[in-house]
Amino acid sequence: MEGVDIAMVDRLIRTAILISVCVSLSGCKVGQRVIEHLPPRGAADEVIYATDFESPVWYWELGAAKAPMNTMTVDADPQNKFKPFDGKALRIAIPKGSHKGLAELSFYFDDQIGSEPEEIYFRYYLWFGNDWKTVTGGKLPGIVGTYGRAGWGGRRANGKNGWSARGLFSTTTDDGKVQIGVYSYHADMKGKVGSAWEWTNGKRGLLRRNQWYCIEQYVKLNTPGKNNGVVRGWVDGKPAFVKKDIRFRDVPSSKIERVWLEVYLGGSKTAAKDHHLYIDDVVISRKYIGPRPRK
Ligand SMILES: [Ca+2]
Repeated sequence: MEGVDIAMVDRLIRTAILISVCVSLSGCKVGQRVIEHLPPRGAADEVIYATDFESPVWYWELGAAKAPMNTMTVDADPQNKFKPFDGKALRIAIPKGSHKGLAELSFYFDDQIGSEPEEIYFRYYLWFGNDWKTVTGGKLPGIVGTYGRAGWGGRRANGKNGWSARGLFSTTTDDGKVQIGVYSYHADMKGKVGSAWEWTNGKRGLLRRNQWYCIEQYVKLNTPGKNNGVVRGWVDGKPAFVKKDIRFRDVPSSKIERVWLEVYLGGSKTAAKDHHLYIDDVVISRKYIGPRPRK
């Protein structure tokens, strides 16, 4: 019970920050500006959240009072061969000796829109830096319903307590490629660790460094107790993964709580050196989003 209470207090604090930010920005005009310049893809209210990291206080809309540790917005990083996608991107470091890149940052649906969906699309652009050469795998942003209880970090999902479908990255290959996929805690999981579902369709989930990719994830929760939950993945608008027999939950109260914007290395080993990746143009939507037209 103590854990639940702490989680509730944490959410109240985030809500208070969010409200104060909205008041100070006269109705969240930052968000409206960001959404306006997105590519055409249907009614604007399909888009629940978007950021392009051009605002110096982009994190306010996520209820954070200050920039997350190990991050900075950059429009150039020539020492790491980085080239921007569109203006500034968020550079995320996993420093030598650390597991953590981006941590403790989420889009909480209930805080932001007053309800939790049962299906959602999540898109972001991803660039693994020239110095990305991990000797173990790790986690990338993804869609979860952990509720401070279960579905991550060895806290096994039992159908009632929580679930997750986070992104994953593999150990970097000798020729500099990174396999991505989804790492899931679900009600049919065996043991204490989740299932790794690599995106192997057309080898589209095997990414190179020093290149932008449009990464899209979709989760549709199962009918409680049934094996009909769905995860889909796309790379650059092309299908890279689908799984349609997942039992995330046995109870209707377990929904899509948040998009977890986390980057985490490991496993037991910490980073042997500094690693950097970059993200831009994050969108959360009720409908399929797709890549932006190339300029
Ligand atoms: Ca940008």
